Amino acid sequence: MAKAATRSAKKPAAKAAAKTAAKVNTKAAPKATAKAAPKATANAATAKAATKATAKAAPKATAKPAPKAKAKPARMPGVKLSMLRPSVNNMAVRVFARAAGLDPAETDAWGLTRSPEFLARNPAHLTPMIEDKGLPRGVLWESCAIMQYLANKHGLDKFYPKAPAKRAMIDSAMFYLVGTLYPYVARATYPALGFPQYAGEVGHSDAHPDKKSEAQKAAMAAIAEPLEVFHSFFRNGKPFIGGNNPSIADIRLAATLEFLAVVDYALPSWAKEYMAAMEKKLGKAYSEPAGDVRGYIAHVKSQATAQ
Ligand SMILES: N[C@@H](CCC(=O)N[C@@H](CS)C(=O)NCC(=O)O)C(=O)O
Repeated sequence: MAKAATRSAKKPAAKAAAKTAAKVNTKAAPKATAKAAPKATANAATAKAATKATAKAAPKATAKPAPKAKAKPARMPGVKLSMLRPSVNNMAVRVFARAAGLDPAETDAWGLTRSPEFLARNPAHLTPMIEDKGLPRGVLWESCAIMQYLANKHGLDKFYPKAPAKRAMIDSAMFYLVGTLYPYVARATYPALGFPQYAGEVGHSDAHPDKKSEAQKAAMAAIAEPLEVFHSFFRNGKPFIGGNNPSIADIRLAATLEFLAVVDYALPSWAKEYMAAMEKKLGKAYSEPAGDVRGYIAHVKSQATAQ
């Protein structure tokens, strides 16, 4: 969403869309299990490596039930997130936080991003924004940077692989999205979404409506090329950019594509299947935040029909 979008888009719509949101995913068990298991193995290995005289003890240690059976699911610390419900930039972080079991405590920043309190913390007045004491300035914005930070901090390699070459592909896909695909999506959809467009663009100017419509159509036509790049280059025959599991780049891409429904963009069949696969794989973690975006789109479309 463009800057100052919160001022021009209509709050009731966001409210209606919001009904489905704010439920959190408390699933942190897999992490606890994963952590506990290597510890047990390490203990067994230590016991095995003990002197021959204590060889008897070794099998005992190995046979000892792994603490994972007893371990309580260790909840990862929650994340404090300021967000706007109709925004796909926000949706990406909201989906990720849920999918990662980060228990997001969400604050609706609708209408507040330009308040003195918000600006004092975040002079860019942008959401999503997380708060974390470990950060040098206490806050962090930019959806991709937030997902990267949280994945690094909590060792969520499944979403953001550590291996440099694999990680580079995820980074490349995200930068390509934010720098190339998203501006086209914004120019194509913001007029219909009722979001203000970026300064310096036709949509933002007082040009004749025909010129604005022409620009919007040109942006819509330009989407096909980067979209195909995500498919043929980044996915490269795999279900997701991340391979068999969605990565943070996949979450960013699927969320972005949600906006295209507002202009009835004819997605290629692979993209429809990809989005369905994302939702199936991530379940409620995806569908809850997506419900807010979809609710907003349904609202603006119904308003347009009524006019
Ligand atoms: N590139 C940024 C875009 C963030 C952005 O444009 N945020 C909009 C909502 S979509 C916002 O918070 N606007 C409120 C404002 O500027 O006051 C990201 O991916 O996080």
